[in-house]
Amino acid sequence: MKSITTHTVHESTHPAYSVARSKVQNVPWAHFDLGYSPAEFTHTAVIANDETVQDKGWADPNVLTKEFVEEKVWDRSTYTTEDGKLNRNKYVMYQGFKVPCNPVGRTGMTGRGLLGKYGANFAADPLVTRNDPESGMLQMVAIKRGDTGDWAIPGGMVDPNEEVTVTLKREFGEEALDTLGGEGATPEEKAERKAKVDEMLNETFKDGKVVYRGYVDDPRNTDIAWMETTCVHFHLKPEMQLASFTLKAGDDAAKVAWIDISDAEPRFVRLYASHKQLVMDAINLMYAREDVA
Ligand code: RP5
Repeated sequence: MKSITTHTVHESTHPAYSVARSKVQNVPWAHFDLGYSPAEFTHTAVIANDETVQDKGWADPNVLTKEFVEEKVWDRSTYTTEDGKLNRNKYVMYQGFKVPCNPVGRTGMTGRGLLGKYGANFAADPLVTRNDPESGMLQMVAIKRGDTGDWAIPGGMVDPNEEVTVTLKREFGEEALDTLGGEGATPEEKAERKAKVDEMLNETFKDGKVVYRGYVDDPRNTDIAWMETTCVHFHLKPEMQLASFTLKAGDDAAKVAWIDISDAEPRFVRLYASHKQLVMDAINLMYAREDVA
């Protein structure tokens, strides 16, 4: 799939963002936007998780130092350049330092919003599809996000030092199969269910196709912190256990369902962030592969 080179985040709102975005006249940094003055917002959850203050903190320091910016921030990777390195000529000033800027352009907001890292914040999106056993319609597993209420691919953030393949299984398990739940069950019953689900996920998630790696038009993005994802597509054959396994929403997901991949399905039409585009590209790639075969 082609990289995402435009966004709509500057026009978006997020329920947890108590500050409105400033007006953006021109998204690309290469075009002038006279008087552009992004609103500043870093969520209290990010501030409270400053890793230099909090033992298990998952966020970068709130107060930047020259060392942190030079040794950590600029050393980070991105999927948006060919060599995976941040381009030092693309920066904005923040707290008096040059920091990497959003690869697509202005968002109307600086600070990190709800994102922990300056620069790219990495996610993984497992796109699971099947043909509905009854109607034959192409369907995908989607969750209703607890934060925004949007339907989405059941993706999640890649934990530090975690392989993307592990994130894909973990997030799908937690959000669509409730591997963390099991209310009322004994620890043995929970462990038994988890082992069964893990085995099924290992089997199902063996042979995925990477459909996209790059920037996501996520409503949390700011000028200095943004989401990038790896989306992997798994199309289930009818005989695969997961194709008929009962889905159960867990963790950050309020609901989970098989939804039709169709413009007649409003949950599909309004998928979160860039997810509709990811699904369309995955399906086109799948059909192209089948044509070749
Ligand atoms: C999106 O945010 C990604 O595509 C992924 O689906 C998701 C990860 O964030 P959380 O679901 O963990 O909030 O940009």
